[in-house]
Amino acid sequence: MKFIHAADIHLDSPLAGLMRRDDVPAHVTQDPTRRAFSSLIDLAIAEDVAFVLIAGDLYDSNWRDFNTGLFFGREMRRLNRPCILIRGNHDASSVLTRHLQPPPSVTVLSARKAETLVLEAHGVAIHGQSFPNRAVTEDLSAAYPPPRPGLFNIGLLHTSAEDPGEHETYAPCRVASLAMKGYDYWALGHIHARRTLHERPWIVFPGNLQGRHVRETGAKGCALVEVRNGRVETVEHRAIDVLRWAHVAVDLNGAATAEEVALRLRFALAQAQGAAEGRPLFARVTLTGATAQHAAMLAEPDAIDAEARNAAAAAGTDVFVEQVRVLTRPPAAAAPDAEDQLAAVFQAALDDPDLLRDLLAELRSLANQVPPLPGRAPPDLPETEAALRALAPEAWQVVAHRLAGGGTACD
Ligand SMILES: [Mn+2]
Repeated sequence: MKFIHAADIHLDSPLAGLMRRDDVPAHVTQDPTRRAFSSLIDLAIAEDVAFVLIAGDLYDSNWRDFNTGLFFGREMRRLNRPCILIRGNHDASSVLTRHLQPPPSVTVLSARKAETLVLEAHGVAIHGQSFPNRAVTEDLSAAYPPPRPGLFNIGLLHTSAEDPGEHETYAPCRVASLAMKGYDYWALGHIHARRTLHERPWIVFPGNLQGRHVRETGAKGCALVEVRNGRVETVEHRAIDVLRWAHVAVDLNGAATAEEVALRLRFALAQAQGAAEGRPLFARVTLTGATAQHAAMLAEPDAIDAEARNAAAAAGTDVFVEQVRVLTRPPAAAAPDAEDQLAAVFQAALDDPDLLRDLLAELRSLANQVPPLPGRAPPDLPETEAALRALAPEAWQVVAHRLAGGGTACD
């Protein structure tokens, strides 16, 4: 027997951060939560699951109009299998004022107290309670009934568990308490990132069905669970999202020209799209590193924003830039090269009185040892500090020439 566990579908919620934009075809951003829900139903039919569980927040908030409910009803008739759901903080009974009678295959578990639905044909007992209102602060799972002996027991629960992350704390509970309950599988909802909190018994957040903004990155979908002989055989995450979000960091360190910036953008966006498994990808682009283009990008944010979209279009037909963040820095003041550093040391030596004294003494003794060259005047070696300083620039040129691989100092 197989079943699907989904949560946080937020049907008909809008995509955040994507205003009407010329560079994004309308069909890419149209009804993503509905299309993802339809692919969930496609998967359920293809895998021939026994039933589908929805662990809260099927709806984002009160329906804008009745079309949201009509769409759900159509998909449930197409599923033509039991769907058992609880309401979460977003679609608590008190939040929804519009109603339609669901098809008979759909069971919404009570908001008054925990109840149990037994699917005799599959040997399954499903325990759960809907949120009566948005702010449920107590541990609902504490009042869930004990497991039914001889059946495969599932707990359906909307909760922030022990760690709400960026989500609000609702119906918090201890993972250890859930594990002790005696159920075989806990189908949780509310946390939008996929998490497996425990195995044997399995305690799973499948994550939301479709990322709706740039904080919901990566593959989104549902858990496909296979049960054999009353035990969980496998829990697989299946991606069923219709578009993806990603953070793309582009290192512009050393990028000297606008052309180089565009090249690196295109490369990074093409790579990111490759990881999106054929889905359209929306990228939050963050530019980092020390680059000569830093000032230009800060001066004209519109231009770098457009260049990033341009690079996305060049990288592929299905990759788009949600936003560009410029976190670059100007190039460090040019580091002095080795020769400059040696010249500085050479010059600084003339400021050392001890060294000067030794040097002049040495030159004096040297003057007496150098044999006069035939036909030339004896070498005119510096005898004072001032003479040494006067000679220094020329002397350095000779040394530098030798260091650079030139001929002998006496050329
Ligand atoms: Mn929720």
